[in-house]
Amino acid sequence: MKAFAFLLLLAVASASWLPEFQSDAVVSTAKKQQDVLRLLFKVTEPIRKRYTDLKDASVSHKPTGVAAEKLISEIEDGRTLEQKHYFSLFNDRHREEALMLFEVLMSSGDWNTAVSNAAYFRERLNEGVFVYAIYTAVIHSPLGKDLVLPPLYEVTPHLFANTEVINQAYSAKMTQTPGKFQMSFTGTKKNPEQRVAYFGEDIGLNVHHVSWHMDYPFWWKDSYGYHLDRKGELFFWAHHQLTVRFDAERLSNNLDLVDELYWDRPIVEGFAPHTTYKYGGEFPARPDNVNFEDVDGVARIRDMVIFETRIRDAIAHGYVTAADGSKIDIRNEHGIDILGDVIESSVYSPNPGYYGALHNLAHIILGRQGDPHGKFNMPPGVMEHFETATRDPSFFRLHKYMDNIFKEHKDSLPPYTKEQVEFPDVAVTAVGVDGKLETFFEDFEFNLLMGVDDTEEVEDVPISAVVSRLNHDPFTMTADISNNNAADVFATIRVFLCPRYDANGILFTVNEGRWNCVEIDKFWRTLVPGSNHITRKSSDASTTVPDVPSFQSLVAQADAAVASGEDLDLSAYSRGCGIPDRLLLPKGNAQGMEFAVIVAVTDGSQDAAVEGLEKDERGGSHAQCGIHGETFPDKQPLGYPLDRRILDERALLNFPNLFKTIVKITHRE
Ligand SMILES: [Cu+2]
Repeated sequence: MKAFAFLLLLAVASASWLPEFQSDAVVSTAKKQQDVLRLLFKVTEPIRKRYTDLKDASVSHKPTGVAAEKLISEIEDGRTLEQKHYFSLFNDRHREEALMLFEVLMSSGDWNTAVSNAAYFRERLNEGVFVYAIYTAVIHSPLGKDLVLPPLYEVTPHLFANTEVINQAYSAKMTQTPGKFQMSFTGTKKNPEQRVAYFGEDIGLNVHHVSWHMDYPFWWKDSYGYHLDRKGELFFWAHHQLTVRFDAERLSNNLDLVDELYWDRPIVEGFAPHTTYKYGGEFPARPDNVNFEDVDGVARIRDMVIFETRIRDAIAHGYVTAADGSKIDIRNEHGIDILGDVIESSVYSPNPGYYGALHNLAHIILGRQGDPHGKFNMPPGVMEHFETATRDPSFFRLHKYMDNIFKEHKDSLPPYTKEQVEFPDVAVTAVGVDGKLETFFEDFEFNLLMGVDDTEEVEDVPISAVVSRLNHDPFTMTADISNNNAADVFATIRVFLCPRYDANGILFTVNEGRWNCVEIDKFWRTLVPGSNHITRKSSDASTTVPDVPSFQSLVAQADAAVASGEDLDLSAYSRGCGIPDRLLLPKGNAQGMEFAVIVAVTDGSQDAAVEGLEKDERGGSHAQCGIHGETFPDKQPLGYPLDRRILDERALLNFPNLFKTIVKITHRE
């Protein structure tokens, strides 16, 4: 899964503050998994006495090294964020601290040192700082290979469960009464947006979103060990997919496609989060139709308009201007990657001084519209955490706004030529589905134990939340593909699901519709001469990941493996980034909602950037999340061949290697 270890070792040589890695052979994966879980167990409480080695390390071990000494002096000088206070990644100082700890962990030469360092700082730093640093270090350090990070909704339940349920959990704990509490989506049916709240508030989707931003952090510097391939383009793509996926849910619920945000018009939808920080009070609410206000100390709205204008000028000119004044051509297939870096903006942006940080600043501005001048001492809004952002309908307006800027760039590129799309002598003759495309809501239970306070003397009682979530029946896609070449060919198979009608029942044109397509799968196959019957299970889709086992179950498995000395292989769950398996299909409706399935079979010998993809998809969610530390597996632009204008509506489907069929997605009550 995290096969970048080798790359990282190579790159380490050039990064002077990273140590030589010592052999970890003595520490088993099971023991490492156990250590990570213990470090993350009840982070708002002191390390439990029964975890003797961690407890001892936090007292007697003194971390060494440049990164650790810097952080210790910050603590000793009283500059670090207090404990029992909220943490926000968008707060520069909060992030700086989390990155100091991240650097300590990344520069810990072996597992036991890393764990002792983590234990030491856990007792001295803010809990949010600690959790963020642990998660990102496990993801990016070679020491974290094959480890599973527990579901964040159980580690920091306040960012996933609503206030009502959290309050019930506290009462249950106080009165020592076990409880299972049904969690509802925010708002009422009087609010049309409520119809799609199940999507923005889906805890699995929230985990995907926050994990994506941990895999591809905007603060990432290549001196941490490796380059994040096509990070800017993936920023565009992962959010484009979230946006069109949301639109597919809207259409399933008789709502128009989401409109974009305008700096000079009111923010149409308000939002009452019904969510509370563990420390820091309630998340601020925002009424409907609020006009944008400058946010003191963050940005003025007119600056945002200027940044937008500069970015759109760059698109119109076909180049961005780097900080040194040089021109970087973007009117080509790599332009989207640079634009993604510019718009987010990330450390990779060639000129953040000039183009600003449209996305990151917009998140803060939207998060603060309830208290833009800090008059009421409100904590950050839901938009200021990747865990909670998609709850707010303004998240999707903001992303539609940026998506339209990306589209402006894509529309500036020439349509694909025949040579760029065709696959000589390969034809798709049929596409079908085994099983029904049927969705339903199911109840899902997750543990709230870590949401409440406790003492070592009082026993824990079982407390959990039950939330309704979208799922679908398993199904298998099939494709019949003829290969009229004399030899085997290697094929990339791309599968898109595209809404056919807008909310008024008007059929999208091909050129309108292609931009709304949801990429549901991409995989590779060898095609023998003659006919090939390809099958692909919904659970194999490379856009999705399975549910991570609960914290409790991970603990049980790790403890059992450590006790017995047996191997522990949880690598199937080592990717937190990826749409949950059960969200592969949009909800559809009771009558059966029509979607077009477009299958594009293209030349894998040209497209594939990584070998061995037919047998091993390397983590299973590469379509939006890549393969950790490696080159993105597909050389084609994300969204190819539907990402560029299609002038002649017939053109696309005149290719024998492309096939369109109509399916219906039915929702059962
Ligand atoms: Cu995001």
